[in-house]
Formats: sequence, structure tokens, C-alpha cells
Amino acid sequence: MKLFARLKDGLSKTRNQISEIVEHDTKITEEFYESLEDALIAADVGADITMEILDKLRSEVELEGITGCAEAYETLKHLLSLDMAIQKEPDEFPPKPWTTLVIGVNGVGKTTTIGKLAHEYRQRGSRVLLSAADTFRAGAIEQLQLWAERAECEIITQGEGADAASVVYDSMEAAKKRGADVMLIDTAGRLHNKGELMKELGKIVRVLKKSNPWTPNEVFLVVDATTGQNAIKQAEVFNELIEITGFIITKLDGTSKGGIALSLTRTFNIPVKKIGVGEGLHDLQDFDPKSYIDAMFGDFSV
Ligand SMILES: Nc1nc2c(ncn2[C@@H]2O[C@H](COP(=O)(O)OP(=O)(O)OP(=O)(O)O)[C@@H](O)[C@H]2O)c(=O)[nH]1
Ligand SMILES: [Mg+2]
Repeated sequence: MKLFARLKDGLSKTRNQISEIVEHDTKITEEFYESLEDALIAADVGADITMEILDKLRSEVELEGITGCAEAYETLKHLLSLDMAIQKEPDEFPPKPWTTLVIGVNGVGKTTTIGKLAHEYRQRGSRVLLSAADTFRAGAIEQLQLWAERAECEIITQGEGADAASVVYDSMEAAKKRGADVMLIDTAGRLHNKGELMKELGKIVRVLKKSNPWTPNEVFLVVDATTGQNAIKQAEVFNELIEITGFIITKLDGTSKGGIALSLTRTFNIPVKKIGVGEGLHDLQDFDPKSYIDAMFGDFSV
């Protein structure tokens, strides 16, 4: 929870306003609903979804005969976390390596997240191989190499400017030969409206499937929490090209806006798998809807 401190701080104004009302457990008024609306919008939940959720809350309040703000607030939080609790487990026993493709626009934290994921798998004793398929940006390969050293795992590279799909092919061959349990593929950051680079992703997937039809087992779209509602557009375009299996939301340590998690899961019915809360090897957490909502909107029940 400590890592959520910034997220909490950022929302403190609206939280204070709400906690005041909730602590006094006053009767539910229009003003109370307005405060909730402010808080949700401030947290970047998005206007449409905010309205939907508040409508749902109003019905629930009526249905359950809830009269006090405190109970209504807990009900809201429950509704929010239910919305984010999407269970989509991938196939159970696919052949090795378990292959994860990491995609997203420039600078969102793809490479850093791969380093953190590699570390997590290593801690569990898996043999991990990184595939340096960002051959586009200068320095990208060296950056991933550094993460491979930190996480103590293997890496397959070609030179800058090499064909990304060919790096992925090499990596898959190496992973199979060496018996790697997990393969994590770093890709170049691409604007979702840049045709050529988007095509390259399609090619990477074709190469993977040829070599192992089960793959990619996971496709993670990395989203920067500070981006705001533009993340929805990004997800839309990437998801049209490759089926995203999970979101990873980064930079939650530097923003007061965590609501994008809610917007994304509701819009696409795809789960958030992990959250990034810092730049270090250990700054990746599993996404737990309830503690996430508590961190964002406060846990006044204790
Ligand atoms: N505060 C914070 N910074 C992060 C987090 N994740 C990544 N960063 C920082 O964001 C910057 C970009 O991270 P990269 O991992 O290089 O992002 P990328 O998506 O691989 O970037 P490109 O390959 O250039 O598209 C770096 O300075 C990271 O340290 C996070 O969870 N919190
Ligand atoms: Mg990168």
C-alpha cells in the first residue's frame, strides 16, 4: 500500500471532501453524488463510465434501502472493484516457452516492465529469455541487455536496424533449443497511427505462430497512467491488430490518476495484469481490484 502513497496524495482533495461526508455518515444527498462524480472524474475514470457507475449506485442504494453515505460509499467501491475483476486465464498447458509479447506507444515503460517481469519469473525459478525485437530505436538493445543482466536472464539480439520478426524467430529457436520456460519480447514503441511499424507487429505474430501456434500466449499492452483517456484510443487500435490479453499500467507512482484502469477494463473487458509503481526491478505489482480501489478512493471503513 505504501507504493500507492502518491496516488492517494493526488486525490486527497476529493478524498477529504468525501471522507468528511462519509465519516459523519450523513444522509445521502445530491451533493454527495456530486462529490463522487468529482472524485471519479478527477481520478480519470472518464465521463461516460462515471455516469454509468453512479446510475448503478443510485439503483443499488434504492434497491438495498441504503440511507447513509458511508454504506453508499462502500457500495460504490464494491461496484468499482467488481468491474475490474475480470478473470481470463490463458490456456493451461501450452508447450514451452510461455511467450509474452509486450507492445505499446513510445516511452510507456515496455522495456522496464520486461525487466521487472523477467525478475519475477526468475524469482520463481523459471528460465527466462528476452527477445530484443526493438531494433528501431537507437540504444534499445543495450537498454534491454542491461535489464537482462539485472534480472539475470538470457537475451537474444541482432544489430540495430535488423528485421524485428527475424530477431523473434531466432529467439524462439534459441528458447526451444535451450528449454527456456518463458520468453519475453520487447518491441519498438510505435504510434498507433504509424502504418509500417504496426505492420511489423503483424509480421512478428505470424513468425511466432509458425514456430509455435500457441504463441503469443500473452499480449500485454503497456499503458502510461498519466496519459489519460487517450489510452483508450491506443488500446482500440492495437487490439484491432492483435488480440490484447492484458493491460499493464505503469507510472502509477507519479500520478493521481488511476482511473484509467477502470476505463480500460470496462471498455474492452480485458484485465489489468500488473501495475508499475517505480523504475526499479521490484516495482511491479499484481493488480488487485480491491486494494487498487482502496488506494484510489480511500478505505474509510477502518
Ligand atoms: N516512475 C516510473 N517510471 C517508469 C515506470 N515504468 C517505466 N518508467 C520510466 O519510463 C521511462 C521509459 O521507460 P522504457 O521502459 O524505456 O519505455 P519503453 O516503452 O520501452 O520506451 P520505447 O522503447 O522508447 O518506446 C524510463 O525512464 C523508465 O524508467 C514506472 O512504473 N514508474
Ligand atoms: Mg523500449
